[in-house]
Amino acid sequence: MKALQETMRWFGPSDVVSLSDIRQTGATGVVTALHEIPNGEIWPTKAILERKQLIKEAGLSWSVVESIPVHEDIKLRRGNYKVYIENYIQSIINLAASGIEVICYNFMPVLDWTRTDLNYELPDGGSALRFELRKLAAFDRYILKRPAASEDYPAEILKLAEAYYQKLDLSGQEDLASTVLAGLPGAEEAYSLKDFQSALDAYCEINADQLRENLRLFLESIIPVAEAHRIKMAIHPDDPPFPILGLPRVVSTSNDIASILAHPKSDYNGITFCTGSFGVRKDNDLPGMVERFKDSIHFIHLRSTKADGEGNFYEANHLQGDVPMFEVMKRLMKINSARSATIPMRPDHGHRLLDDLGKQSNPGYSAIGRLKGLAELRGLMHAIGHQD
Ligand code: CS2
Ligand code: MN
Repeated sequence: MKALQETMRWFGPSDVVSLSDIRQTGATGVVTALHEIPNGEIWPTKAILERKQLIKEAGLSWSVVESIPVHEDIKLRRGNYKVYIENYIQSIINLAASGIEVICYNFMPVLDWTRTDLNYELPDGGSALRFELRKLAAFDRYILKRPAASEDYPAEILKLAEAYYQKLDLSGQEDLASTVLAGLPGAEEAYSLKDFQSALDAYCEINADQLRENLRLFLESIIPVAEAHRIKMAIHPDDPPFPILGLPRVVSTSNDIASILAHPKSDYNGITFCTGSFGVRKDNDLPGMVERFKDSIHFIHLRSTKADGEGNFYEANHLQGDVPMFEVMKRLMKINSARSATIPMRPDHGHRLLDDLGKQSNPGYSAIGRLKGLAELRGLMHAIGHQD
């Protein structure tokens, strides 16, 4: 069976992990975005082509755009959303004209992925990203002071949150707030506490049905253009895949994905299959989801999480944790083999290991930790590829 294309995320020229570092991992593709362009503005063709050339000169190719962020006004369908959709469409056209074929994006309200600990120490001395419900509840109730916070967590978690918060000194409180508010990754939008509260308030009248409808209307506008220009749109699931901070979530489950892919139905309306995001929910049967959405998977993120059944999880080694990586990989390689184009994948996050521990890379995007993840996934692909 045919191997997936190996890619690595790169945050642009200011990333401490350079293109030549990426080249040494053995990846052939780069996944990146023009992070310097403010959210909502058009990506100019010239800037796209310059970035593409830089990647080419490093001996790599620009495989996927991750991401063009979707402006909050589009998610809320208010304010300047019409202009932002027009701009989004123009960026799609400019990327297509520059030879890009896949765009990853998400539709998570306010924040991209959320963690409560960016340096969770593992027994082996490396560090991982972690999500703990009691810490989110402590932030929500005592730092953000969201009025409905006490209704949104089980009583047991609220008790743990209170005990945790009581032990936090001022700098501990600041750390927790900046971890949750970092607006990762790419930090296109990092919030102050006050701005964050107003960003949340904007959703007070938007429930999941409304958000789903806003996503559908956005897709009705952009997918025909993507189709005409042969750009595959690949929506990334929510991370974590359940509602947080009172915000609605509509890209978390198998049925969420089915409903997104149904309107509009198009080969260009597809998904980023992120095992780390989907895998946090027990009711997401990952091998089954690969089968169910096999024609719509345009990009793949591979990582595994380990949950404790109480709403907490950390990012495990790529071949360990709760994701049945062997089963998932076998099915992904099967669908990949049936296609003429090769599907790009990347290790999504890695631990901080060895020299990573002394470097300020983007959280989750260390060089050595991801290199290890990629190497393990490559080994798995190699073994599966040689089975028959
Ligand atoms: C990424 C996502 O770092 C990550 O977890 O997989 O943040 C992803 O880049 C975005 O959600 C895609 O828009
Ligand atoms: Mn992902």
